[in-house]
Amino acid sequence: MSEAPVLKSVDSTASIGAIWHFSEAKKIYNLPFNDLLFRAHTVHRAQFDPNAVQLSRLLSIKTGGCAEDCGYCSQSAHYPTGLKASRLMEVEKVVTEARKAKEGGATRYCMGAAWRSPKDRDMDSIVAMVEGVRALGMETCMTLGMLSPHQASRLADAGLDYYNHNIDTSERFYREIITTRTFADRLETLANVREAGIKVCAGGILGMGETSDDHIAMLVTLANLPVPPESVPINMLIPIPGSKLADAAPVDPINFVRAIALARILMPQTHVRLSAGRTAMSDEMQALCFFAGANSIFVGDTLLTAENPGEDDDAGLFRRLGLKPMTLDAAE
Ligand code: SAM
Ligand code: DTB
Ligand code: SF4
Repeated sequence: MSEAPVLKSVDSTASIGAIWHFSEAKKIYNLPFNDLLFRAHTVHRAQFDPNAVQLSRLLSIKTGGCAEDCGYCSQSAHYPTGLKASRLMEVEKVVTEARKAKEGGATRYCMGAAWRSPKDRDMDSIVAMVEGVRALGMETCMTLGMLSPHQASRLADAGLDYYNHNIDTSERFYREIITTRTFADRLETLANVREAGIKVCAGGILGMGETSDDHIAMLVTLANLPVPPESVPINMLIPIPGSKLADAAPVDPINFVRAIALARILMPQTHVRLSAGRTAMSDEMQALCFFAGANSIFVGDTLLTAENPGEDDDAGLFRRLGLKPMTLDAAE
């Protein structure tokens, strides 16, 4: 038998505000799985109710025809994915959909547009959507591509709570996935959003052919931002037929859970969202992710364009695991 020391206790607050080095994060990611889960869950419990999961709902307010070449995306005009493009939705329609999401238990409404960046002519409608959804008493989130400082401050003035802008992967692997913008461009928008006073939602995708080192490097980048993101979505690639990554090798599910655990340890106070890809995960895998520190999901049977488990499946999952939706007060 191995003589490795047995992990008996964890200082659950040691990592708040820390600067992380890749080598240190790699040691954590590669801990024996039980030690990693113990450490991550201890950190999780010290910060959050471990049985409460925040529920967000997505709506694609402008679908398809996007000029960017993100290799994973159904909405890029560079790939024959068969998706029908549509124009920016009417404000009224968006607010009606948000009201339905609220009735279904969602506390945050995330509106996504297939843009490289918003056009100034669209900003009035975008601002009206934020104001309309906020008036329902929901948290608002938008993901519209790159933002200038001026656009970010208009959204902040409208009362936008969160802006989602993913770094997607490590800096090293980024150029294999997207060529029409750089990793530095992504960080610049995140800085503009933070500077405007909007909360940051930034994460990535696992299962695009990257290595474990890329998982670790991506999470270290996020944790070492001047202020870590309030929300970190971890997506598992949904392979889109026709896209560049249609046939990417799937991520090892154990490594996926390791990445969730590392996110929790590096960013103890962040909501870690188990995002796209849940239709391909068993209840058992999702249970491991919640134990490792995931505490947010997207609900509803569609994400932006792809499938998500429906309301009945998630109600069953929550019943099986004794989970409850996080209330808005606890989510803040
Ligand atoms: N156009 C905006 C942008 O790129 O920032 C916002 C929308 S974009 C669809 C939001 C995020 O969804 C992407 O950054 C990516 O991380 C994730 N995503 C897109 N397609 C995905 C897929 N097929 N599987 C998993 N995640 C995906
Ligand atoms: C994020 O990280 N995941 C969400 C949200 N941010 C905008 C989007 C997932 C998209 C999945 C593919 C689709 O629906 O087209
Ligand atoms: Fe466009 Fe966003 Fe899809 Fe990239 S991820 S192609 S920017 S919609």
